[in-house]
Amino acid sequence: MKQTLLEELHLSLTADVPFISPKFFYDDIGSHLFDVITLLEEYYPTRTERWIMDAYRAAIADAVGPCDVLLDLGAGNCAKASQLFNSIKPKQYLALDISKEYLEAAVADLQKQFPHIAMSAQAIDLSLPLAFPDISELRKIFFFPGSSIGNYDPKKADQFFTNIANECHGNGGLLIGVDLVKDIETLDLAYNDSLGVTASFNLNILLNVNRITGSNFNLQDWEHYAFFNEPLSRIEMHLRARSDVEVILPNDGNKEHVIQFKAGDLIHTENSYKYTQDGFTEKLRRAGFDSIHTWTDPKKHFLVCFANTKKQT
Ligand code: AVJ
Repeated sequence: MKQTLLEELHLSLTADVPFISPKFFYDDIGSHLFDVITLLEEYYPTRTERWIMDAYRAAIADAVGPCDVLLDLGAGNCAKASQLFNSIKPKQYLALDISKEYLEAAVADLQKQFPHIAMSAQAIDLSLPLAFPDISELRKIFFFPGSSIGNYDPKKADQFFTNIANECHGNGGLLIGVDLVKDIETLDLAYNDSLGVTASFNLNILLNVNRITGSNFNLQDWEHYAFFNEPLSRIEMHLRARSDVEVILPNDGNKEHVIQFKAGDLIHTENSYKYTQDGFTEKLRRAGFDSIHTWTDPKKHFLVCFANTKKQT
């Protein structure tokens, strides 16, 4: 049975430990706020990944090899993939993301700059099993930058890698960026920036939930709360109730749901896992990739990997 977004939110908000999936961050405002986060001094992942991709452009293109189709998972504004077009030279570009309008506009723009690459956009929910068009005979390069993999629980990440390795049919690979474990202060600041953009990004999820479910979350009642959970090696983001709060969650039928929160209660909105280089490449190997190339920055804050599957001959 396919769950609607509405049903999904009903279940997660009324669960024993209430949560909202981070995919609900990325409405129009949230997508733009995330773009601003990537410009912040405290938020090192985006600019560090870009540095690695620039510094090792030729080596990365060399490791990746020929590319019939570049599949951009969680494309957003497509900026990262477009930086690779001149070195990796894909024949086709398939942009996939949860936010359809945002994506279509970005792909339309990009197509003008790169008229010789066949481009298409497709809305997908990466939290569900992947279903791609059948292009099995082509060499596919999956692109998953920005440490989006950090949102997945480690077990789900393993399944995701296994799926991708299978989708490559022994001919293709995965180019992926992941955030590395580092000192706690650097990690904490990246999710507690001084301008409060991450706080706005976190709070905005409630506006999106209001729009989807008709609920009446009031932003004044909630505050941003983010910290590094060291034993689990993840940043956790939550929204914390500033006082006792009652939220009405209308139902499709006639009965509406009232959710009670006590001051200090949390709604969990995101996990952002941080890996060690060895731990991460070991996961890729276990998923069935044969050779793994890695590139990192001098401070070892971020890691780019190309995990290759080779055709059995
Ligand atoms: C898009 C999941 C990689 O975890 O760093 C940024 C999202 N959340 N600031 C991350 C995010 C708060 C980001 N990812």
